[in-house]
Amino acid sequence: MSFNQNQEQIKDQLIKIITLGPSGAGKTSLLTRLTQDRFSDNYIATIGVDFATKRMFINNQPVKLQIWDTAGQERFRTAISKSYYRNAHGIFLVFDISNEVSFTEVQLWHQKTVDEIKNMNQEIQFLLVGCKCDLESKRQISYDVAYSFAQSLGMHYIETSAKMNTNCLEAAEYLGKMCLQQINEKKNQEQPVMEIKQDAIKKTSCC
Ligand SMILES: Nc1nc2c(ncn2[C@@H]2O[C@H](COP(=O)(O)OP(=O)(O)O)[C@@H](O)[C@H]2O)c(=O)[nH]1
Ligand SMILES: [Mg+2]
Repeated sequence: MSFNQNQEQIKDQLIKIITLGPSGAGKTSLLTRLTQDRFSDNYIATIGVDFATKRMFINNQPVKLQIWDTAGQERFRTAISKSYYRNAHGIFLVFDISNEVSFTEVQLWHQKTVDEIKNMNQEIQFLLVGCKCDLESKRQISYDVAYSFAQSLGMHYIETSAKMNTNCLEAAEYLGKMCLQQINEKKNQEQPVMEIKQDAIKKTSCC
């Protein structure tokens, strides 16, 4: 809960975000930086919980990002269950800029995800995240190549370093903003239908 200037309670808008992408790309590290502000050089098999939360304000609206992490099952792309995608508003589609294979794989992840959500009747916002941008000397994928790929599929692209704490918050804010916009648009579309129904009820019950 948050309070506005009139001390009125406003419920935080819940935004479900999932991380997807090849093993070792930096998903857990991004999440750990975002929600605990720390980084480990060691491989973290799992964050130990299904999700972690990050509260922030987007366009003055209080939101709670609920960011889900895989528990390592992404080693087998088919092992991600449908329930992981369910009710998700946004996806951090993550690869490692210092690993060409990781970039090839993230393209397959995108395809798999589009196929997976096609029949789920839900709109999900993607953000392509190029992780480990501190490893500039080991870079294998240029910014332009990743940016063009993202653009060709209607995604935004951002490069982050969980190690140096570069752009992690910006990535969360950007994706959060896109999700919030989508949620608010959906709410606005549903509003008129409700009003018409209310109107119809009044009319039928008065005579
Ligand atoms: N240099 C550098 N290493 C990173 C960064 N993010 C993650 N790593 C390392 O990459 C490895 C895999 O990271 P992890 O977050 O476990 O990847 P995941 O399998 O996608 O969850 C770990 O050894 C991390 O320490 C980063 O921003 N910079
Ligand atoms: Mg992980």
